Amino acid sequence: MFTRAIVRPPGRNFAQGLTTVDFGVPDYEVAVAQHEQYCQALQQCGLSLTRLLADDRYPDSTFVEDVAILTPRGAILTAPGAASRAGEVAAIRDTLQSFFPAPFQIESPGTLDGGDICDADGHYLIGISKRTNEEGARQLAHILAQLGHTSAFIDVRQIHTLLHLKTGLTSLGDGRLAVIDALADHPALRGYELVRTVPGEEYAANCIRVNDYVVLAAGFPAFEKSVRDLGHNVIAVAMSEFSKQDGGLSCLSLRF
Ligand code: CIR
Repeated sequence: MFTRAIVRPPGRNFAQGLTTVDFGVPDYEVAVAQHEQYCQALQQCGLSLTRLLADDRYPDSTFVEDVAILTPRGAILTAPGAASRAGEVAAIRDTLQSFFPAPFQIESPGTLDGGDICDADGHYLIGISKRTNEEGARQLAHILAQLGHTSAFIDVRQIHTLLHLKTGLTSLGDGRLAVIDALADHPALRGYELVRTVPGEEYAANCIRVNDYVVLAAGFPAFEKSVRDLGHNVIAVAMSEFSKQDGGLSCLSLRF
C-alpha cells in the first residue's frame, strides 16, 4: 500500500535534458499540463503528494525516480549514471530524509539509476544498463539483502531501445509483470505472470501499480485492454512530452 509520492514538475529548460530518441522537442506548457494530470492520477490512487519546486539547474530533474530507491524497510540514495544528473541527489536529499532519516547511499565507482530497479513483490530486479553499472548493482543487492530483500540482475545493455530496465519491464503486483518481448524470456522472470506488450506498444510496459489502480500511458489500446481484462482499474495519462525525453510514467514519481 502506498500513501505518499514525491514529484517535481519539469522546468522551463526541460527540453535541454538528455534524450536518445528523435520524437521532437517537448513543449514546456504541454509537459507541465501532462505532469499535473499525472499528479491528479496519483491523488486518485489515494496518495498525498510532496510537490517539489521545478529545478532549472537540472533539466532532467522531473524524473525523480532515478535518484532514490524507496522500500518499506529503508531508502537508498543513488549515484546517477549520467554526469549531468549527479547533483539531483543532493537536491532531493533533505526531502527524502524527512521521511527516511538514515538512507543508504550508492558509492562511486558504483552508478545506479532508480529507473533500473523494479520491485517485483519484494524481490528486486536490478537492471545493468547504460546508467547502472555492475558495481552499483552489486552495492544495491548487498543493501537490499541487509534489508531482507532478495534480488536478481538483468543485463539490458544489448537491448538498444532500453534506457533503463523499467523502460521495458514493470510490476503490476500480485506476481504479474508488464514486459516487452525482448525481455520476456529472461530467466529472472520465471514464475511471474507476464503481460506482454504488442509490437509498437513497447512504451506502455512502463506503467505503475498504485494501490487499487494501474496508471498507464494513454494511446496504447492493446496493452490497456490486456490490463483491464485482468481486472485492474486503469487510469491512462498522456505522456507524449516525457516520452520525447526518454521518460516513462514510473520516472515521474517516488512512491512510498
Ligand atoms: C535521462 O536520460 O536521464 C532522462 N532524460 C530520462 C530519465 C527517465 N527515467 C527513467 O526512466 N526512470
